[in-house]
Amino acid sequence: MQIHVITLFPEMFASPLGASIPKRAQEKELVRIFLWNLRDFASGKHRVTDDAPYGGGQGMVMKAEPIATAIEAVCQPLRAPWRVLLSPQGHRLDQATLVRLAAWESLVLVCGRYEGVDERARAFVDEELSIGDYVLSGGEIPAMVVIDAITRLRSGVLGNAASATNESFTEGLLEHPQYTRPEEFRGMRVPDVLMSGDHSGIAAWRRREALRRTMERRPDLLARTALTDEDLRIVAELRWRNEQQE
Ligand code: 4F9
Repeated sequence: MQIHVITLFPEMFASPLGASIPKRAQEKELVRIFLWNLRDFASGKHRVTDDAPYGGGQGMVMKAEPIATAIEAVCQPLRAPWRVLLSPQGHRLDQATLVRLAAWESLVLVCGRYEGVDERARAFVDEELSIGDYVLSGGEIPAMVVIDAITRLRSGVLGNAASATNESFTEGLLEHPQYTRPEEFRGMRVPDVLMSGDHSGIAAWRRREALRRTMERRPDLLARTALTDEDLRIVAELRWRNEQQE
């Protein structure tokens, strides 16, 4: 897969892409990342990429022309690229969207800056995505979020396709609690069941704890997740226990 990034700050990408899974995926040529400096596509001696907003107001707006020129130039040699603008106005990114993006052979990520992008630049992308409801200084970190998540999906670190769909967000539940050595840390013990060697007991405990955690912390996720009859029984029991405590 090829991922092209159009940004005013290509240097921001060096260290996140030079470590861990993104590094390995690039070495194995599972993912190739191309960084394009938006300024190189701006016209005129000064290569201006932003200007004051029509109608007045604070700050600067990214000009449509350099963005359109960059997208067209980058896409020209690509077969059926999918073009994404990262901005706070986009639909909210989730794991299902990442799985969909990871299926493209070429992805083009356009990083906006916080003050805004000329509305007419939007005609040159296929989709606009936000990573959440907070204001950042630009779309660069959101683009890195997309790259990191897609790289994991494509890099085989998950071992097989099944483990990818087994992960918490695609399955719709938070992860169960995890422990590693030692058995006791500052008076806190590892639950006995995890040391019992009883594999079905361990699986049942993990499912119950995942359901408990999701109920407590992310009821919105629980409401959207397909639960088995046994899950529903456990959820009902956990709710009943909570009511007894109140
Ligand atoms: C982009 C925030 C995507 C969240 C871009 C300022 C942004 C953002 N998700 N904030 N520029």
